[in-house]
Amino acid sequence: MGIKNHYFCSMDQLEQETLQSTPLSFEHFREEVLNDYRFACLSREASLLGRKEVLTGKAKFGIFGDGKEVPQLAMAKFFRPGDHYTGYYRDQTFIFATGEATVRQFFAQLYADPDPSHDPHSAGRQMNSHFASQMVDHSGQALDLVNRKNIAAGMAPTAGQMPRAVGLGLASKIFRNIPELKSFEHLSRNGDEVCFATIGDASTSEGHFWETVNAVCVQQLPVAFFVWDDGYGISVPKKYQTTKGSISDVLGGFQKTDGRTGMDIYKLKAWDYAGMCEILESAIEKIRQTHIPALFHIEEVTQPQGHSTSGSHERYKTPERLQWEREWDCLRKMKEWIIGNDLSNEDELSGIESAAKEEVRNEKNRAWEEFQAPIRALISDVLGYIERLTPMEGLESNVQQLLQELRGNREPSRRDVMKALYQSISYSRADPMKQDAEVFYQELRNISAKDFNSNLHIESNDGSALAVPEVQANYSSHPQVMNGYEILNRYFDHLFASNPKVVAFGEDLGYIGDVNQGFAGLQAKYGVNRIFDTGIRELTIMGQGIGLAMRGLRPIAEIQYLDYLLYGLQPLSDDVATLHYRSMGRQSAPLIVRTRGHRLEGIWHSGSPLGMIVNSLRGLYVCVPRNMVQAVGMYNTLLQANEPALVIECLNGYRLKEQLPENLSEFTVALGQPEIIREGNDITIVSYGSILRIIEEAAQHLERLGISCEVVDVQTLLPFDRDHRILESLKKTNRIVFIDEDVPGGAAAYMFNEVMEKQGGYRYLDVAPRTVTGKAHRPAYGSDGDYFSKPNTEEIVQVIREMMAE
Ligand SMILES: Cc1ncc(C[n+]2csc(CCOP(=O)(O)OP(=O)(O)O)c2C)c(N)n1
Ligand SMILES: [Mg+2]
Repeated sequence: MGIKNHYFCSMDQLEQETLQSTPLSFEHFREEVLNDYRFACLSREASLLGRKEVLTGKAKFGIFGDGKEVPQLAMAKFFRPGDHYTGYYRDQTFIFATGEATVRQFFAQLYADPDPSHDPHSAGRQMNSHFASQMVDHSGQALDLVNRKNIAAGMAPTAGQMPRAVGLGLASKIFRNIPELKSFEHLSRNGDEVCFATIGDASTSEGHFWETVNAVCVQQLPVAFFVWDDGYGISVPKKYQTTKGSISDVLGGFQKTDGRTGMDIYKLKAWDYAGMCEILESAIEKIRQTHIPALFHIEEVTQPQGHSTSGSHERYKTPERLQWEREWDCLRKMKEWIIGNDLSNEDELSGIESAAKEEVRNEKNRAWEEFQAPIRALISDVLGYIERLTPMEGLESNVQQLLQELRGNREPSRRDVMKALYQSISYSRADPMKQDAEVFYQELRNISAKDFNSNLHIESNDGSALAVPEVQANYSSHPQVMNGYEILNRYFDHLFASNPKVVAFGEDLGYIGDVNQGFAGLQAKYGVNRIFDTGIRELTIMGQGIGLAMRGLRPIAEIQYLDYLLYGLQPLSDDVATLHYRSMGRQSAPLIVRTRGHRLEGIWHSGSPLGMIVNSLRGLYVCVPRNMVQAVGMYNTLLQANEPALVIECLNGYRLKEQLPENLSEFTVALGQPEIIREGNDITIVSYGSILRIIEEAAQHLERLGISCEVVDVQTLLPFDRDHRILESLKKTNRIVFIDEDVPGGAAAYMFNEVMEKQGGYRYLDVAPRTVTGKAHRPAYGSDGDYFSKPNTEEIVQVIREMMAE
């Protein structure tokens, strides 16, 4: 009997079969069980020691997987190379068992060790148990994901890991269904990959969970949901979290029935090692083959040390509950099961337990040593510099004190060292020693910038959107003139013909080809697997895009109107924007979010909340093309790179006439390069998007009054004017106004700051710089509502006349 089949059997069957089977297979089985027990003990010990490290001050915060070891070992058995995992901070045991993290790495992350060879998952950037496997190379190109166990970078917002499960699962379906993708053998094996998604019982209260379950079930995606039900979300018990107090009961309507969409629902007990292994083997295989999702409600989970190091569970659990948790601890039950089934004895298991203790202690100590060694080396260098400084009169004792503190610091951090060095330098007389120390201090800051501030974006030239060469749009002598939407439509047609990895989806995007017809006719041509409709669910449309992008595809995920981006902003901000940074470049999601906005009419159809967007999406590029040709150039640029971006088309631009470039699929718009769309000498107007047309009207009016405006279209807000072209304009005009349709203090203030502070624009001003923005309230409906809510031509003319008169 093969080992795999053991999980199908009850213990009675197992005993009977093992009697008849070869001793070798029994021995194999025994070894596997004992190896699992060893992992369970290692993981438990890591939790116990981890908590101590925090309580004794060596680490800041700890959150651990004690009580959840056994179900995670069962789950890990069926997680194959090629599969994807998206889970949360409780899953250290699973990650250890899959071989994707070591105990030493676990402690390195707990200490926030910034060395990626110590904490490869996040280089100390993430709290403990936020794991990430290497999924891309330095250029953001997906690696051979089918031969890897893929761990999507962990995140702390509860249920934040859910939306991307939709895309991680959907990719399997897409790879299975699209013949042109069969050749990408490093990304998928016929769509056989399962996405394992874990979540705590209380976090299922989040809308993210419900929307994800629905999206996965509607599309029938190979996702295995695991709910670790320990009855609490920090201190708040299940009865306040979940209707009926049971997530599987309340999800009963999702149960798959013949001929209808749905998922399989299983209830399992966290302490029942054999039962879980038995069910999971066939259940995961079924998901793999059929793409029917499943929910595994793991009940009777305990939490021996409480929620985290921030509190103690004695404050909110009754003595009875605490007693129950001790009795039903999954490790204890697993041990009883092993002994009860004569797979081992007390002695052997105690041996495993003490060996695990010893191993974890040693690994923890090694991790601490590796973390501290460079800091200690740094201190010895820094002490040398400080000792050579000559303090200014009256400040000798201050420097002495800094020296003493640094020498006596038993658990020093880089921060302590930098503070002591900087303060000592500033207290010292100007001499060559001080200069040396200043140079050294600067070097340390540069190193720290690599350690703590790098990798927000892809940093190598290949893969970076900023390195894509600019190719001008070419026009024939008699260019064809078309509506903006027709230009986009023709572009998407070329794109889908030439790049099989691109898929596009959103509300009304498939059958009718989006509300503005950018995709009109293309679903019929390229198929429902590549261009398709989604439910109204912006959050998981984003998650769908994230997961697909992480699996090596090039999704264009549409948000129907910019005003509804808010529904999808959380995963963009928390997940996409931080992904490359928080995994120290191990992962990226080159998702293109397409939307349309700025100016139509009404509170929810003319939004332009670019201040909110640029401030929440650092880590993405934010493109604000003034017309559809510019939008196409930006799509071309982005698709040559491996980075995420948001492209906001002008909602009122689809029916405006534009000239069709000859090289529609080749020309690019360089990101961060403003374009001067009107030359002038008296004032620089900096803006973007739809309002440029109103500005043009104002500029024509002003020209009649003898005022010459230079109009700059910034084209992208992130990045912003990389070569300081606006400054060059300002040097000429000495007057500047920033105009947009956002609220006061929004993106106009952002642009103001960029030009005044970063570019040093204040040096070239003859009059006070100004901003002209929308009102603080949402724009009222109708033409008059628009006129009195958004900047209008007359207001712009008035402000500029005032500036000219100053
Ligand atoms: C969006 C969000 N809200 C609140 C928190 C704070 N928080 C962290 S864990 C947690 C409880 C989660 O409980 P559960 O999902 O049952 O997981 P468990 O920790 O019990 O395994 C809360 C409220 C958070 N991280 N994110
Ligand atoms: Mg819980």
